[in-house]
Amino acid sequence: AMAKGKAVTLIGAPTDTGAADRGSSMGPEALRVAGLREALVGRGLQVIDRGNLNGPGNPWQQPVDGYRHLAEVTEWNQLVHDAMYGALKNGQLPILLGGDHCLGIGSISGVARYCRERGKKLRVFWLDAHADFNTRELSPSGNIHGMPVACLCGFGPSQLTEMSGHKPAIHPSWIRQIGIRSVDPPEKRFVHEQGLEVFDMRYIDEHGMRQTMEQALMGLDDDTHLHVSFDVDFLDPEIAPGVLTTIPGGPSYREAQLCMEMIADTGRMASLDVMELNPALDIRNKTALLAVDLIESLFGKSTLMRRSAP
Ligand code: EXY
Ligand code: MN
Ligand code: MN
Ligand code: MN
Repeated sequence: AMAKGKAVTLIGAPTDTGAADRGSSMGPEALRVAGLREALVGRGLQVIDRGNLNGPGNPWQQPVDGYRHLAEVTEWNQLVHDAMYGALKNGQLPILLGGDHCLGIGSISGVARYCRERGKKLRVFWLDAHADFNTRELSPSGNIHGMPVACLCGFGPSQLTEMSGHKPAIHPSWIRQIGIRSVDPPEKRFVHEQGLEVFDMRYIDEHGMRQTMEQALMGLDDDTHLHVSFDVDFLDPEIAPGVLTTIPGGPSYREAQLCMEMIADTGRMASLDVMELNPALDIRNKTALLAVDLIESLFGKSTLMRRSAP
């Protein structure tokens, strides 16, 4: 089960500089308004909300040399890297409140730096409708929130690929992508070429969420740091409309709950990103409330007491 002694630290990163449109910069506050802190305290956890990081505003420019807002995205990611790394070094379990998913670069770079120093294995769960594996050559948009996985694997501008102090920050074999259903054609070839392990929606349809998660969680051991990068657009837009890049055909409420519960059962989750929530597109904050509900499950909330992981 979850290490009860570890304090959970909330780190807000209110930026949408990596995205095609505005609004995810309001994500951290919407999660607070939805009761994230109270929900975690209700799980018996000690929670430190260290407020929001303070980075540059959104200059709202067209892409330059294939990247939109590279300077601002770099600054935000450096702040996030430092905050995630710092929290882990202090023995805390950091939750990054995004913000758009470009911040996965800084977050996981900080986690990777920590794991490298401690000699820990790292496994990254990427819950998303998208593979986020574009490069400037492949990207249809120049939006860096479509590129974080590629950057972490060493493909991208040096400011972003070298942030962890080691390039690449992570190896493709450390990643498990779940819920994927929108990948650009050239991005698809690159995902295949790099050998990412992708449990796309067809896989989930055919095998069910339980077997999907059993496969994805295979090989975790006592020495593994499990990082979960939860892009809220992972969820079916019928239940989670408050995101910019809705893609139909995502996991249902029950499938998403099972996914989170099976992660909790491992007791290995040691850091978390909650990304791409866009309150400007939400309905009465319901997507934020759903995210909080699912985060409770990630921290071990279940209907009944369970004797052990089934
Ligand atoms: N693949 C598209 C692009 O690169 O522009 C869309 C990316 C959306 C990324 C969202 C956050 O996960
Ligand atoms: Mn994403
Ligand atoms: Mn996405
Ligand atoms: Mn090496």
